[in-house]
Amino acid sequence: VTGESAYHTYNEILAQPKAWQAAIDRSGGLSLPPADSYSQALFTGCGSTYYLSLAAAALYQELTGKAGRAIPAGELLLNPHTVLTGESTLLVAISRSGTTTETLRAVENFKAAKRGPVLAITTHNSSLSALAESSLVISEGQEKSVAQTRSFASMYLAAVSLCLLAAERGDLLRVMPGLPAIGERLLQQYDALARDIGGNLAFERFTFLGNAILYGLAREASLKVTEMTLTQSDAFHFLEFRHGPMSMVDARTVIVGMLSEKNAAQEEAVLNEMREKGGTILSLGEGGADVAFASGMPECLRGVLYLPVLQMMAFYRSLAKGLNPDRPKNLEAVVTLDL
Ligand code: F1P
Repeated sequence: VTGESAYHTYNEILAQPKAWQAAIDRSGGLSLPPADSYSQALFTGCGSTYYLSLAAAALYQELTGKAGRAIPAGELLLNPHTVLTGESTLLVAISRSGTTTETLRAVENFKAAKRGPVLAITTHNSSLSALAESSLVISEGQEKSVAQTRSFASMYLAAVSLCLLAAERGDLLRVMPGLPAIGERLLQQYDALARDIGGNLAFERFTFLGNAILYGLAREASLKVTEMTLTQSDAFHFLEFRHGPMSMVDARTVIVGMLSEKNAAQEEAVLNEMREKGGTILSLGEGGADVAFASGMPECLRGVLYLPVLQMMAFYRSLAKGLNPDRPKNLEAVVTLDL
């Protein structure tokens, strides 16, 4: 097997705390529209950046008490009436490339209809940032790999900063700079665990469980497994998993529990039940988990910490299957359509 460092994906996952640092430094300067100029915030993107939108929308609403929603850009383009009301809306468009056709078209239509202000979070100065009133361009998050890793984490931190600014939580903004060093530590501390589980081809399915903000991140972690390793993978809210999908749990299933602090008891109950059904459990959380952050960070800032070990696990599984994680089958880095 070629050494890991021969792959862009590996190097980008490992180097991502530097991109986190850049996102944190850059985002403090974002200028937001006045809070009374919109009644809801709508986050949108495609694939990975839609899952980022799901996490950001939950965080936005939790922090500001104002409505926060997420929608795939393709859906905002085709069915805007399912999320837009007569009220003014802040649209936060998220795109690594800034050139995904659905995202651009959806933003153009939103602007033409004068629905409200538009912000962009991206890694390139390109079409999307040109469309937005103001943008966060995290160029350090740029990557060569097709599956989003450091780009996702750095754009996610920019979205977290945006939510903190909207909620006027300078106290939380001030502790964010401590996150990159914790990310570095986790990548070292849990590399062997990521390699053990990622490298074990006895496992045939991966299910990721997460509540609230962590549901969007569970969807993203599941997509990494699908994109990099051509493996069936899915994601659910913890309690939802009992309502049918748990029928599939067996010895070939890995259940990844992205534990919160707030609902740990309910979440751990689900993991214990799945362990009894023969599933292999991998838990992540601040403490009392297989991957324990011991971050000392407020809970609403811990989301990014769940990503590195799970990205690396997908990377190692890709190598174990003899695949090239830099070039996932059937995928291109950007989806451009003739709409
Ligand atoms: C988003 C996207 C994802 C896909 C993959 C490549 O593009 O196409 O949908 O999962 O990660 O990127 P972008 O609009 O974020 O550039």
